[in-house]
Amino acid sequence: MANTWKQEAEVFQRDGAVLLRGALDANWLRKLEEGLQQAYASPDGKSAGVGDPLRIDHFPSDKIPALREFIDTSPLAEIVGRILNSPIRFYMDQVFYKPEGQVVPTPWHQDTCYYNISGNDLIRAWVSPDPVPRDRSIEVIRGSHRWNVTYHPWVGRDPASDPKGAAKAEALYQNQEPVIGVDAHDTLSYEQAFADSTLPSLPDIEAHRDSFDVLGWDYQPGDVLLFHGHIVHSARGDVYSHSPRRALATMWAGEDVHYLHRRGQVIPDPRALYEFKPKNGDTLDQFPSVFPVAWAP
Ligand SMILES: O=C(O)CCC(=O)C(=O)O
Repeated sequence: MANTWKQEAEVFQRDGAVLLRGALDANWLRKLEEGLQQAYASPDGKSAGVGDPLRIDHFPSDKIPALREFIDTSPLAEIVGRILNSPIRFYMDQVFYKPEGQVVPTPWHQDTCYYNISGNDLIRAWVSPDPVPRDRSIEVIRGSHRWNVTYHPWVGRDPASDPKGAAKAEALYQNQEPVIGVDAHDTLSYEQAFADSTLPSLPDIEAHRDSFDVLGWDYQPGDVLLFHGHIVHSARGDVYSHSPRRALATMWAGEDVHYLHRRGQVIPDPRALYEFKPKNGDTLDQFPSVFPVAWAP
């Protein structure tokens, strides 16, 4: 591994996040912007009512060729693979679009509690075609990727609000079936999913910011921010912006990433995975047609 990658990889492993400056050129930024604008023009409805005016769309590259091309052919896969120094596979993508106006903060959370996967080699790559100053960009709690705890997500209904529906979801979970089916790609909104009430709540980080090692960046277009799938993170806001803050967040998996049914699954499995009926512990390389190697050393 070249020296620069070694240093960046060490920072990633130690802190759980690293910012790579100027990794994407102007052509890629144009492609990214085009894709994000197309996604914004065709909402998938999943985050409706949750974070307005924050729009979160899931698997946007399934329907937006510009985003598909960006993910498949930009340097993103190689960057992630070099940080892990191992073969990597693409898992899924999301759009986080905050329109011009008052910037809505994204609350503190971990990513892994939303998906039916777990593992140490999980990297989120967050990119934007916009300058994102420190007062509205991503923040992480340094080192929290190693806290070894899964917290309650900030979305999902209280099971007590619909005992019948919650019992159905619990039965699916007990049978080791996904609690949201493939139709969730077309119909589910965050508000319909049930939260896993057995998970602990996150500490009130905003109220006690000085007690946490909060790391943040002034992000510039072309930078690639990588953070660990388990890390506790948020995006700042509550400031006025004269332009939108648009971001594509992709999730990439290294060798130890495996399937894990979650009681509080909020985000559907990748569409093509459903037909394979994966079991707990199956690694993603067991499904090469769904998760082909995107880059290898
Ligand atoms: O862009 C944002 O506001 C939040 C992004 C985020 O939480 C994520 O990528 O997991």
